[in-house]
Amino acid sequence: MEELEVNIIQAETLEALEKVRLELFGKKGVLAVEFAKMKDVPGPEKKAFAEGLNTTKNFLQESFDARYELLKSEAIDAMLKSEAIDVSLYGGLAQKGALHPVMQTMDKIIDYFVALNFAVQSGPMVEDDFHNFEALNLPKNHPARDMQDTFYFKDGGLLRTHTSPVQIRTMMQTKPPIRMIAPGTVFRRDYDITHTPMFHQVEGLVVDDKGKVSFANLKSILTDFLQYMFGEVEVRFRPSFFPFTEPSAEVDISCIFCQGNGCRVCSHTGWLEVLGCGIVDPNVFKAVGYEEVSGYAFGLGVERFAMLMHKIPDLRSLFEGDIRLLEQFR
Ligand code: 2NM
Repeated sequence: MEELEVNIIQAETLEALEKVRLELFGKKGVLAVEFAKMKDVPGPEKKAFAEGLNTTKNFLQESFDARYELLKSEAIDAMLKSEAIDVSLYGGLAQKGALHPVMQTMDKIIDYFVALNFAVQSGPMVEDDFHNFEALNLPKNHPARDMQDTFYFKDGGLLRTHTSPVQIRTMMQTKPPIRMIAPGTVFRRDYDITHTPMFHQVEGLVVDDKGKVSFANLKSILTDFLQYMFGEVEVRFRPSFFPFTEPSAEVDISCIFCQGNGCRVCSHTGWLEVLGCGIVDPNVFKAVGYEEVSGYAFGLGVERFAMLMHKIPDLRSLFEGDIRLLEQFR
């Protein structure tokens, strides 16, 4: 039976060897068949028969084990060779993006006000009617509360339409004086060439004892801020209306595309509107429990600032996620 070793030695692969193993050592293998003959061997010869068979079995087993180790190590060598990775191989440069221009613009705005000692505050994007509208002197049936402008949840919650609720929360949590900005994401049901349903604002608020805060203070800080952002531009304040400020103004800069001479971007007016601002309405202070104070506030849209500063013609390019836009802002 030792001649069966040939089958082991001739197995060239682990799979072939496994077949041999079953043929020799399996439940119905050659050895099992031989051992089964034990019962027919006459008593006195049984011992010698068994010993002979066991010697053969051990011989084949050792031969098998040796062959198995050899084929196994050959298989591992082959695998290591085929799966080897040349880490020195050149893989080309990874594409690099940049901080999004909207966030770069936001950072530049924040830097200005931080340098002037404004604290940076934030609050929830999911708000309630009181913080987003009621406390800001927007009465119950004001058109800005319309379903058409605001994303409402079934439970009456809403996505904030401006960052002003952060000012309300800050005032209700801290005593005056207040000197803060609220940069953040806001949401309105508006979607066309110049509006996206999600955009970013920076709003500012200064509150101090009655008489300490004036419209002149507001004009001077915003004029300086706009010249820091846009360079040597002219700045003008136009009377306007907001529910939360009185008096209110909209702020224009001289058109940076035509230096105020008139072009398509500024609708041939020579001016670009960039800010809203005003003296905080007493009703707002009443809502947060402030007495004997005065304050000014302002607000701006970051996307519009980014577009004007970088002369980006189409708002949509800010939201397409195309790395070719970001590559230009590294
Ligand atoms: C603007 C324009 C004018 C504003 C008012 C307040 C608050 F909370 F103090 F009443 N926060 N922001 C404000 C005022 C915002 O954005 C165009």
